[in-house]
Amino acid sequence: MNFLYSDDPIIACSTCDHANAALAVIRMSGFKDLSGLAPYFSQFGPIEPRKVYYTNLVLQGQVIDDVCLTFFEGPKSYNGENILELSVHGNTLNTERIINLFVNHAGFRLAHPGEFTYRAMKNKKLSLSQVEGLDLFLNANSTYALDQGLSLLSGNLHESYLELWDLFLKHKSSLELSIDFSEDIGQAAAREYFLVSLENFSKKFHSLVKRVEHQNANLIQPEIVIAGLPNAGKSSLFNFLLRDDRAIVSSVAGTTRDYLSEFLVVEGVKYRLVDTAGIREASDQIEAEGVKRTKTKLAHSFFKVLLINPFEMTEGFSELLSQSFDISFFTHSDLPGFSEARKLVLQSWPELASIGAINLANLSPAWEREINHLLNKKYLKATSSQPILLERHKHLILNVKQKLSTYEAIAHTESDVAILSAELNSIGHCVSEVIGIISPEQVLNSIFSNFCIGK
Ligand SMILES: Nc1nc2c(ncn2[C@@H]2O[C@H](COP(=O)(O)OP(=O)(O)OP(=O)(O)O)[C@@H](O)[C@H]2O)c(=O)[nH]1
Ligand SMILES: [Mg+2]
Repeated sequence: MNFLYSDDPIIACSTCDHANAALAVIRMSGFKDLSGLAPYFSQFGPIEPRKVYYTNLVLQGQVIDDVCLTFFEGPKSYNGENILELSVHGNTLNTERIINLFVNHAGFRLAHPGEFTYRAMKNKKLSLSQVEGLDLFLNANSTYALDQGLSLLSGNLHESYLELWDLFLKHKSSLELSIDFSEDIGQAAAREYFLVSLENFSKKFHSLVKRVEHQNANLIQPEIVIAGLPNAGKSSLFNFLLRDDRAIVSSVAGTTRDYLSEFLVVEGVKYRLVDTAGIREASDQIEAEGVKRTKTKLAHSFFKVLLINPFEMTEGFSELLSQSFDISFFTHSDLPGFSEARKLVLQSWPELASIGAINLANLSPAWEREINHLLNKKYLKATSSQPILLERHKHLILNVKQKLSTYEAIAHTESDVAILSAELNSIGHCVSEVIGIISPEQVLNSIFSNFCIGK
């Protein structure tokens, strides 16, 4: 996607998702004034901004829909441009016909995904982190992500970043001060000012670090991964939790070759539930790839479930156990000989003595409540520290953390301003990227490509 767009008037349906609905909202932006649009509406007297008007949409004398229109006059609009919003009947053929009318007759072109918002950023109506908040809000899978998206959108995090930037600039100027004015104010005073300003910046910065550290799992799209050796009962559990025969279940070890995933909503959070290929020494290349994917999924999952069939233990189990699981169960507890088989397993892995046993052929709701309770507890704990969810921010903040610790070490011993300056500039570059003072095109590309058309 190229962000050096022209400023053409753009149009898109902001609500339709290729499905018929009662209403749809068509949005037009970037037109010079309303006069060019008058021929397409039956009653088009003076239009006041932010008022709703009921009118007919007309093409070549024929009424094609009755609509409500609202005009937002730039710069007092979402993106700073003139915007017209039409609430129309939400049949997709109807919305297509209306859009075509304005494209073919009134000089509009179809908007790119996120282009209305891109213009809002270009016109300084939204900062980059507000745009990211909007993206998070629109694609949220949990109420926490919704709340954080909204908070970003309202500019809370951006304010915090601006405070950080202010402290950074103060510290930078303290370094310049120590070059330019140390003779006037005295070497010791300049040095003290330099160190105090560094401490202030570092303190503020570390309050942000706390919000990104220890987040190995993706909290925006949290995954529950079911793992185990072949024939442990993973696919049986996957199907049970989904109430759907989604995965193939069979007594042939190695039935699931690649991971499968489906959404599962628990206590208002939309998780991705993942069934994986059983971990074992693979007999062919495809199976090896499946096992590799299981390991990757496990490494990034939010909640890990381990199933153990005590009748079918293999060598690979020790490696699997080296992961930390949130919940583990022995399966096949209904089969004769289960107690003996379990005892044998405990001889090799005594740490499994306290885990429960289930019968996947007849699972009880109490067991499901237990897993849901643990899952929800973990999610609430993970979100209580107000983590910053955006990967781009996490990455940049951890990057600055590393640079800052090097800089702090030399700031206390080094007095060569050129060396300090070079380190500080590199920190400044990263911080300004977090804030969005500079935003490389590929960053914009990846953010806006997530947006839907019409936003
Ligand atoms: N009796 C009994 N049978 C079970 C239980 N759990 C799973 N099974 C059966 O064990 C076999 C393997 O179950 P799956 O759910 O396919 O196991 P899996 O872990 O997905 O196996 P792979 O995909 O091969 O790694 C099937 O025949 C299931 O019906 C259980 O608790 N009790
Ligand atoms: Mg399976």
